[in-house]
Amino acid sequence: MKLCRFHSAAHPFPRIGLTLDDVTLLDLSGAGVGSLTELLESPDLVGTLKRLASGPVRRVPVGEACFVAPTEQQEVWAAGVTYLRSKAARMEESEFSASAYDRVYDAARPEIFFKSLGQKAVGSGGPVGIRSDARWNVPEPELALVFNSRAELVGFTVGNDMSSRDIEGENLLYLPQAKTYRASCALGPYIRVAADETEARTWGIRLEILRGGAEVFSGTTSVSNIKRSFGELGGWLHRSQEFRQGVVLLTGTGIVPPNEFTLAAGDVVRITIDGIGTLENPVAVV
Ligand code: DO4
Ligand code: MG
Repeated sequence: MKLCRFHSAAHPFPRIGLTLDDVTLLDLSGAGVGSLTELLESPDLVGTLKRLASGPVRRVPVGEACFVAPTEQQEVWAAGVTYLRSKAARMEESEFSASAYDRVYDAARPEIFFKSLGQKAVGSGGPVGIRSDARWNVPEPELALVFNSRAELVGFTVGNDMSSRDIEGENLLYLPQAKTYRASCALGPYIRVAADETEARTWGIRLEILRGGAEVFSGTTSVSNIKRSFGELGGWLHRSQEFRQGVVLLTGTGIVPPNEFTLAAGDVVRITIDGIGTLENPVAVV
């Protein structure tokens, strides 16, 4: 079962959709569902969705939907250096900060940083940004954990933690500028519900970057390579914190293009996670 937010020619304002087959969206907004956030608070989410799906709902072909990010007022946070590949790439990018990455990979406390407001996240199909003052930009394909306000893990989505490697590499104190700027976070198209960590750890992650329609980079990893459990990451995120609207947590990247690669305007970034779907975004300078 997968949830999304979408609009269509007939309905220009975002609707809440449910798909059981990736072919048809059931328009839950027409069945009285006011917000995705509220739906994720349901004490029996799967039961609620089954009941809604068996009622009289409008059906929309997935091909007619224009997706927006599956977040409303939630904050989006991100964990970092959770894969060996991310630690190694970052240690290469900066002699100055190398020991910080090395230490955080092994430390009890993970790296967790604020990434975006949910309402600023870009959905599948919308342009993701590269900073106009950065020279070395990459996408970071990441599994994202979706929590409700009770800190319950209620779903998974696909995330892109766009990053400016030259800015991060110059000085780790510039991390917020390397990570958080216009259109730096993409999410979607779906939130997969009714799956747990054991299942998610069987999923593969694939990144493809296209330029002029041709592939210029592709790479794969597996969710099972994430060093820390989801309970550990979620536990640290919620320490001395409160997320009244719930929260989304990106879990780090395990795919890093070679050091000579940088994104260009017009590229297309395609991220697929088994069990969820494909998040695809063109790249624009912002
Ligand atoms: O330490 C900087 C950010 C790490 C990150 O975003 C990642 O590993 O995915
Ligand atoms: Mg990242």
